[in-house]
Amino acid sequence: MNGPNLNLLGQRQPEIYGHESLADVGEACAALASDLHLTVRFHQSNHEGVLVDWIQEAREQGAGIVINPGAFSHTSVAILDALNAFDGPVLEVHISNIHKREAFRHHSFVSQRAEGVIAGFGTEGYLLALRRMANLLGVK
Ligand code: CA2
Repeated sequence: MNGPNLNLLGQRQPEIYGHESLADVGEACAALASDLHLTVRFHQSNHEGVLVDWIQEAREQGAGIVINPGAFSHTSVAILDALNAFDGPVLEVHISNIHKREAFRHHSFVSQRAEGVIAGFGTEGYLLALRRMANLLGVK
């Protein structure tokens, strides 16, 4: 699950976020998921409430959540509350190393719910999170 502005991946600020598009990341996740015997739904929204709706849907339909909440990481109690109502494992991904950036990016509300956090591994972080998710779910 991807939060605001991540649809712009590959189009701006490649020095921070790399050259890959979000569609490229989604395809790489789908390919790895198939190797790991996982089914992945890959989503992006610029809207906090839409992300909350998807997290609530995952209570019925998802075993685990890998989320890059984007800027909502630093602001959203609503996303934290929704994740707290989800029973499965949650992994948080940031493409950039948020701890090397502005102070307002150093705190994430989501981190207090996440089993693990990956930051600064570029888009490879999504693939590392999927591998960890397969382990946490006990598949493969
Ligand atoms: O490093 C990350 O993955 C972030 O979650 C990305 C968010 C940022 O607010 C977080 O602090 C860290 C921003 C995503 C914006 O993505 C863009 C990609 C290309 C061009 C412009 C924005």
